[in-house]
Amino acid sequence: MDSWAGHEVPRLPGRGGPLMLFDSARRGTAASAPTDTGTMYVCGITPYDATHLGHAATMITFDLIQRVWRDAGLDVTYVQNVTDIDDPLLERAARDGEDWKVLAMRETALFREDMAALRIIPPEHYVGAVESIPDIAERVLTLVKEGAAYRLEDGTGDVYFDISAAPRFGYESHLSREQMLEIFPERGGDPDRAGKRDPLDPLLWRGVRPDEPSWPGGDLGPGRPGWHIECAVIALNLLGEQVDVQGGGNDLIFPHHECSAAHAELLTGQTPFAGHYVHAGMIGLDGEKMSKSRGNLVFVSRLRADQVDPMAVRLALMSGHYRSNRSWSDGLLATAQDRLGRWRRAGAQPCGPSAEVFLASLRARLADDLDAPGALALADSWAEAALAGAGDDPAAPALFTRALDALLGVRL
Ligand code: 5CA
Ligand code: ZN
Repeated sequence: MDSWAGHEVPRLPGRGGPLMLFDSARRGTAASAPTDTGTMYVCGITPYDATHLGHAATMITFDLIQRVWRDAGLDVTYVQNVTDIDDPLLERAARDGEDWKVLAMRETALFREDMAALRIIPPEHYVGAVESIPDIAERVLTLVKEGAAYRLEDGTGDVYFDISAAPRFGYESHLSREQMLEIFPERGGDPDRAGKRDPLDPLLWRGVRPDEPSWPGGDLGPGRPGWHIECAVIALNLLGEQVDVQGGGNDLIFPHHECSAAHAELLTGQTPFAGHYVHAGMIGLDGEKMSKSRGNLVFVSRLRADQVDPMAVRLALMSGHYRSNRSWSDGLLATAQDRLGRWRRAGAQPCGPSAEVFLASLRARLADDLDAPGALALADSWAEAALAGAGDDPAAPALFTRALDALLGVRL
C-alpha cells in the first residue's frame, strides 16, 4: 500500500560512526548493520484507532535508527507493516457498526498524515496484512509440510505453530515458561484452546467463521492469517532471510517477536532472524499506562488539530531515552516548546560557536544506543552559547540547523 510523503534530508559534512544498539536477545549493546546496507522491519499499527503518542514515540525511535545509519553512509531498506486484518479491528468495527475496511483505511490515512507531520522518513515498503495473504498462506503450508505446524481436528480449519519445533524458543525474550504463560493471553494468545499441543502454540491461520472475512488459502482452506506469521512473512519477502533490526514497542517482546522469529527461522533455516531485536519503551500519561480502557490516550491528530507544533511533540518524545517506559504530560510538552523556541532563535543568529564540534558530539551521542536526551542537552548548550553571543562563525547557525534536521528530524 502507499506509504506517506517523504521530505528532503539534508546532507552533512563527514560521516557518522557505526550505531551501537541494545538488542533484547543479547541483553546488551552491539554494533548494528555490519554491511553497507541496513535492513529494518518495524511492527506498525493495527488501524482501529488514531495514532497515539506511544505509536509516535516508537516510530520516532526507528526513524532515528534510519537517520543515523544513513549518516554513516549506509543504504537503508526499511519495511513497516499495517495489521489491517485482526481481531481488534473486527471487534472495533462491530462495536461501532462500521465496515472494518473503511475503519482500517481511515485510521491508516490518519497515521500517514501524523507520520509526515512528525517528519518520519517513510519506509521503502509499507505493507498491509491483507495484500500479503497469498504469501502468508503459502508459508503456513510450508510449515505444515515440514511438521512445524498442525491443523486442529475440531473442524475449524485453524492451524497452529508447534513451538517444540523451535529449539531456541525463548532466546529473544528470555522469559521463563511461567512468565510466558502469564503474558501470552494478555497479548492475543489463547493458551486454553482445546486441541493444541502446547498452550503457548500460536495461531498461524484461522479457518473461516460465519460473519468473518476470509480469503482463499489453497490447501489450507479459506481463512485469515495469524498475527506473528504476518510479520515474519512480510519481512522475509522484502528483506531476505535475516534482517539487521526487528523493531517495535516493548509490548511486542513476547509473544510477537519471539514467535515471528521462530516462524522465520524455521522457514529459512537461518538463525537469528534479526541481528538486533530493538524495543521502544511504553509511553503513559501522567504516570499511568496509556490505554483504551483507561480512556487516557493522547492522539497526535488531536494535538495537531489544537495547533501544537509537531516538532515540539517530537522533541518531547525524544527527551526521554527510547528504551525507558515514560510518561507524557503537559509539562513535558511545554518544556519541549520552550526548547524548540530557543533552538529556533539560536539557529537564526548571524553567527555562533563552531558547530563542527557540536556535530561530532551529536553523532557520538546518537551512535551510543540513540542517546537522544544526551543529544538534546548538546543542542541546548550550543544554543545557549549562540544566544549569549559566543563564537563568531557565520556558518555555524546553518550547520546547527541542518544537523538537527538530518539527525534528529527536528526542523527549526
Ligand atoms: N500491528 C501490531 C504490530 S505487528 C501492533 O502492535 N499494533 S499497535 O497499533 O498496537 O502498535 C503499533 C506500534 O506501536 C507497535 O510497534 C507497538 O509496539 C507500539 N506501541 C503500542 N502502544 C505503545 C505505547 N503505549 N508506547 C510505545 N509504543 C507503543
Ligand atoms: Zn508485527
